[in-house]
Amino acid sequence: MNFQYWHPQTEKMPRSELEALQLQKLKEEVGYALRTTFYKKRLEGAGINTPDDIKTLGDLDKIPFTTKHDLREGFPWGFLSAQKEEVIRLHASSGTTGVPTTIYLSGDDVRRWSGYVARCIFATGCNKSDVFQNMITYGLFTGGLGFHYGGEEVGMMVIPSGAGNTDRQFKLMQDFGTTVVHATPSFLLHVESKMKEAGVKRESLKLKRAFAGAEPYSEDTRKRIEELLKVDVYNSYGLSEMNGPGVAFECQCKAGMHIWEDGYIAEIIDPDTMQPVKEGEIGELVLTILCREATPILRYRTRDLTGFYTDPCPCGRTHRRLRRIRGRSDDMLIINGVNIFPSQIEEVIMGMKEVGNNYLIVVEKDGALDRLTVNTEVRPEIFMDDSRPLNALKEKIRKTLQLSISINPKVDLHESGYLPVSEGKAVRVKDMRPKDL
Ligand code: DLL
Repeated sequence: MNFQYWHPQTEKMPRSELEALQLQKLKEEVGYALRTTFYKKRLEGAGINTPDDIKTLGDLDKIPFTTKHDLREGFPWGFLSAQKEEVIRLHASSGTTGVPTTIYLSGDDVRRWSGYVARCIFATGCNKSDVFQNMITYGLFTGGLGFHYGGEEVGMMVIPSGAGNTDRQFKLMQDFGTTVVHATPSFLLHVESKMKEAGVKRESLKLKRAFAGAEPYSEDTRKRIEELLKVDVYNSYGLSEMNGPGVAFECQCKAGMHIWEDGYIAEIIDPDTMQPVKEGEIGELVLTILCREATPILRYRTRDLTGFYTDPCPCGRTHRRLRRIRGRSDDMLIINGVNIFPSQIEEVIMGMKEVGNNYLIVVEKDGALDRLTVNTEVRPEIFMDDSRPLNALKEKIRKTLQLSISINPKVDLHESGYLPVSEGKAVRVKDMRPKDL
């Protein structure tokens, strides 16, 4: 394979140099943090009064973890380390409690962030001759502007189409010869479902690649999108607290997401003991940003469950690779005492050819017990008058799920287009159980 690198010296930097660079940048970042009201108190409480109190990367341990709760407590200015007039952009995520978390960026912060996103895009084989349709929400959400600036940095023609409106998306693809798209995996599946209805022939499109992220999805979902849309799908990971997209991305080997370690320090901890897991094991990802001056965030507990691959990547990049995110520790469902992640259900159903592109998991109380219903759409060619193949499919899904998650779910099948589609992140679970039980 012909690999291309946006910044070869950095991407293939020997580990010892990379770690020395991380230490230097960590000290800088601690310097910024000491200028914020939140970290001044927090770090001084931990005996860190100047950046020189960090002498080795091991000293990261001395820094307390930061949580989403801390970010909310610090709203609106507690994490700002620059003068307000140095800030040129803010992004925010609203979350469920209503108090947003806000990230401020200086001009240099925006340029650095765009550079990381460009690095990701370039690693997939794109270049300035590509036409890039950014089919994700613009606005406070980081996916829109983050990829927009990254795409421009690569020199691609960027079409800021935003999410939704599949008819318009098809028209743009046809009019301008779009070669690469960015969307949530659920929206890519939705686009595929709508293609036939809109009378769009795949041959009329020039699509080659798709970047998919912002929500968890299984390897089978990737394969499904690749087969149905006939594109190469690259997994893209990021979070608003760490700028947004551009944190970790797959290269052409598609063997895990390189996390850009000159921009982020990644740790994986056991969420119960808060101690590091053994290299390669799954745990909670903790991130420290090394590439932002206006809003330093140190040892942020992402809640995302993943681990590192331990073998080197054939592409020659030295930055470690994260496994596909299994879900968030707060996504876990406890059903009649059994712990399951929605991703385990997705893995089972998306591997079945007859199953359609959308599903919804519903959990309810049935007397004292919990009841799990898996609603899935079926491919349009399956939903026919004859109920026998449908019943057989229902039974197949039920049995396979029972084997894999040790719960006997109810399975409901629906026609393609029946289940609600969200323009942003897909809502895959509806937990209707009373909260006070
Ligand atoms: O979703 C940033 C982003 C935009 C990433 C576009 C990729 C593409 P938030 O809205 O703050 O930011 O949500 C971050 O989404 O902690 C994960 O739980 C989840 N997530 C993001 N990417 C992936 C992925 C953006 N590739 C939260 N796989 C993160 C699984 C993902 N989960």
